[in-house]
Amino acid sequence: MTCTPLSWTELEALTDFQIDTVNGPTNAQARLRLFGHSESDVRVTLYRDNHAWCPYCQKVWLWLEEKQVPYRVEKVTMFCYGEKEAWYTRKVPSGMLPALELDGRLITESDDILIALERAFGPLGQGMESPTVLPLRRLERLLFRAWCNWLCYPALMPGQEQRNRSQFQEMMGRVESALAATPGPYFLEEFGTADVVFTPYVERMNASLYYYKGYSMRAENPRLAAWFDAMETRPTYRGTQSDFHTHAHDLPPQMGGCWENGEPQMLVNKHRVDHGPWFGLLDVGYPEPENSRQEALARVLKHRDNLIRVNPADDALFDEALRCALTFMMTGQVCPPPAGSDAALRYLRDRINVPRDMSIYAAKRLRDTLEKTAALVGEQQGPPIPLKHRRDQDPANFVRR
Ligand SMILES: N[C@@H](CCC(=O)N[C@@H](CS)C(=O)NCC(=O)O)C(=O)O
Repeated sequence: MTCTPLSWTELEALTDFQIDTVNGPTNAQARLRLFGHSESDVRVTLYRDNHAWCPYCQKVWLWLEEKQVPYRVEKVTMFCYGEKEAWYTRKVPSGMLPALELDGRLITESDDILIALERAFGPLGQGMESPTVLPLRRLERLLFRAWCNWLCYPALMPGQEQRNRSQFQEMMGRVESALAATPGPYFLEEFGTADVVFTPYVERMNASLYYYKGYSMRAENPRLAAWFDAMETRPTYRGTQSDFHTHAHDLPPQMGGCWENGEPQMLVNKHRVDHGPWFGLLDVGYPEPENSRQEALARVLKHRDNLIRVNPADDALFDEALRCALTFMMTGQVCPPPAGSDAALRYLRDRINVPRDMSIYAAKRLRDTLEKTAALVGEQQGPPIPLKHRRDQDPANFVRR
């Protein structure tokens, strides 16, 4: 059965999704977080990236959310997405993120930021400099280096790829032992700083090794899988969590390149992350919330003018195609988009960024909808995602007009 697409007004009536960005659950859209406090209690400003992607920002973000310290957020453009704001380089000449102001004092370097926050607000479980956390912080850096060596350099010598993989797995074995040393799922008896420190890169490793190496970190390491499951019980982590697609395509410009090993499993994984199905990927372990479609719709409605304007296709063509996709997502009615709109729909499919735009399941719903709708009219892909920069995601295009 086919249908005509709903109008924007009709679509608006199909979602009542909203969150309280200030006092509600952890979210990437917030400019102010109060956790029930009043604005006069705010002592902290976090300078973070517009894309909610920077791993060092995620570390500080998660810590503040866990401790429920009231804070303001100022968003800054990362170099590879667009032009760095001049007000920020006047404050932090290197332009590096994160930075944080605590009672008016500027602090850079995520570790120093966490140490300063601990002094002001108390540690999160065992603190950064505690004798139990220090060796875990060192282990995190060792795992990080083994990951970079495997992912970010081409294997030029025979056997190099295998050696890099073995070195990473050996380090992963040490992480498994560290996790096994306490009875619960976390690195220490109680959730705390050590878990926050591991989170950003373990999430990026899980995504990138799946996509570029055919290695499923979460499937192959049971203690790590239990740790991920435990992290995902925390609304704080869920609010900061990204997906495989976002990481696989945001990492190359940041890391100076990610190298595919071309193995059969890698090719299968890459195809799945890029073309679906997105449900069932091990970027998330908890079940889909009931309102993921409503969330995806609300987020598209909020930015629809900019989404249509930046899309390479003709505005009227993409407007109709997008309404066809959203009609299908909300009603289940198959709604063929106009001929020639397949590449435009896939352009958007490839540029949904988690958690910046929406949460992980809302993004899966929307990618799935856009792909299924595009497939009704053709196989044409959108322009490829650039590898050396992500100016296709320049936040300047999404400043509300
Ligand atoms: N050692 C620093 C590293 C921070 C860092 O590398 N930040 C990157 C983003 S992940 C950055 O700001 N790069 C500049 C840019 O991309 O604009 C820390 O721990 O805070």
